Amino acid sequence: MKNFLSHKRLLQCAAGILASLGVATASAATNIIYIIDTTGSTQPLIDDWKAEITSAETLNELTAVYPGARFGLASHLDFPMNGHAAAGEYAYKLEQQLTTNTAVFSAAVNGLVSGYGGDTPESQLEAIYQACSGAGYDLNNNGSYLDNGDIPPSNMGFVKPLPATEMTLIFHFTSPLVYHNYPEDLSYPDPGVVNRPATLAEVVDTIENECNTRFFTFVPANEPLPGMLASTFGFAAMPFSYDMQTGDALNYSLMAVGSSASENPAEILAEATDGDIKYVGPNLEGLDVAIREVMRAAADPESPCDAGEKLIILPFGSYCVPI
Ligand SMILES: [Ca+2]
Ligand SMILES: [Ca+2]
Repeated sequence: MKNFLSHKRLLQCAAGILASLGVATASAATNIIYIIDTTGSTQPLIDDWKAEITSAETLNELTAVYPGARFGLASHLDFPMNGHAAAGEYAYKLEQQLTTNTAVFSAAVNGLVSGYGGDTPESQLEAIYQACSGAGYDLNNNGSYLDNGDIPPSNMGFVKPLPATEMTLIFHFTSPLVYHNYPEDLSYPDPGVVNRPATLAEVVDTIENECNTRFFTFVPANEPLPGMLASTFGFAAMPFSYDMQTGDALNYSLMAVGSSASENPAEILAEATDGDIKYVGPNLEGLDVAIREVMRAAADPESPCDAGEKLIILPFGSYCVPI
């Protein structure tokens, strides 16, 4: 269940004047990091993602609510071993350091190319961890970050420790919501590695405490439902994308997709950081609406809905509906 009332960053995000969009303007300096899964399973979506992320409408809405926001970009495939990804692929790549120049950011987005990614789960957790920490990952602990699968240290552009007035929004695009190393898998990425990849707990701790992050995942319409729900409802994927009355993108939470654990890691990341999982429709046509909802919630956690709307909480998520 969403909890908008206990958001610990309330003071940092305290409402300012009402912006023209009808939402509060955030007072904190804001970093907006897009992390894009560029594996084969997302290949049909990449062009739509690029168009939506770099559209003037999306960029203008974000910069209207977060004046001076810095935009950063990272991508991931998976570790190139044991069938997880192809030779030469990577678990994390810094594509563009944080910048206020939206043209530079957009050029980086448009320069993304699809890879392979091997097996269905990917290195989402390690990628999210690296985007904040920039620590690098030396699999065989030999002091070199250039061996197969190693991730060189990188710098998204954070000043550490992060000033108290600064916040980060991570927007992760991935499909399907199936993560490697959750639950922790000692054979991943290879049973012979000396240093272990980031666990879910380490990711939560790092993005919260090092980068003051709220984590959001955007997933397309063809997200498969868990087997039990699929048989109960009689369809294999989410068949709808909009609230028919409001036109808003529907929020939903998936339970344990492809996992024996009780919750999906994306769900845990979102809940732990007061973020959300946003369902954006088969061709991502709901992305602008979803981002607007993200901005509303981030700018004013106590009132995620516009004037004239009220919040209702249903099993699939929380919705703003007309009063
Ligand atoms: Ca993979
Ligand atoms: Ca190494």
